[in-house]
Amino acid sequence: MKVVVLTGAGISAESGVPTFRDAGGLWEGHRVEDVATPEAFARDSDTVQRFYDARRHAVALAEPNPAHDALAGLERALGDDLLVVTQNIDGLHERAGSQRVLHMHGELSVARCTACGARSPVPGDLIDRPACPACGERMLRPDVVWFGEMPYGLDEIEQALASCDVFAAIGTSGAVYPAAGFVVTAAEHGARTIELNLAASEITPLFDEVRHGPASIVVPDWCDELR
Ligand code: BV8
Repeated sequence: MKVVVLTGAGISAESGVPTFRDAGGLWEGHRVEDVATPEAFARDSDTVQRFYDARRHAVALAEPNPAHDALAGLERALGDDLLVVTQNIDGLHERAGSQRVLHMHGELSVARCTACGARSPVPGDLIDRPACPACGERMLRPDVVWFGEMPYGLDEIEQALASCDVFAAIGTSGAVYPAAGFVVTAAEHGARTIELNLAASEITPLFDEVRHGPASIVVPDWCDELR
């Protein structure tokens, strides 16, 4: 049985990482246009760097929760038949033990050089303009996919969606594309689809089955059933 799981900010909420759109979410105090677009970075890179440096500090204090742990356990049972595609840029899936994780919106812990394109582990706060280890230029940006930028791994994701038996979306509002459309692709290819979320989302009607509740409860239960 081949399974694709899409996760969003909701799976990390109980780890203390704020979501984007719930009350008190990340975007509060910041308009998306001011921090998560290439135009924002061109206009005011310091504000963008500080936004991501702050999130990197916050995520460092967070711990994986039972939902992340359950998906790591599911991978130990299913191996390469499970692909976790995450919209999240925190590293909590890996810290819980998941090894096959596709970060379609990039990762907070990776920097990308705007001069030479090289990727490298973030050496510290990017507001301090550290040098690129490959070319020496002091022009590193977060290796994060902003609005208007092409997400990573779409070919691999499309292939996985076209051949999976089960597609689950966990902790995502279904507000952002192309991720919000993955359930349609999976269903078109005959997969059974399930949404595990705290509340109804914009894409709830598209799923065969919906289970509402906190991820730390509904995800371990679902993983136990699946194994
Ligand atoms: C693209 C990284 C071209 C950064 C993010 C005009 C111009 C250009 C593009 C567009 C345009 N109009 C529309 C678009 C497309 C655009 C888009 O979708 N815009 C939206 C606003 C309409 N998309 C893009 O630009 C994408 N690129 O389109 O490229 C292209 C074209 C065709 C085909 C391919 C490519 C790039 C989008 C990526 C943006 N970057 N993140 C960063 O993290 O700072 S988006 C960001 O918000 C997240 O990564 C995530 O993807 C997204 C949604 O957030 P969620 O994860 O869903 O979190 P949210 O807070 O919204 O919801 C939380 C959910 O959890 C809720 O449902 C809640 O109920 C639940 N929850 C809460 N607590 C719990 C819980 N569930 C369980 N347990 C709990 N305890």
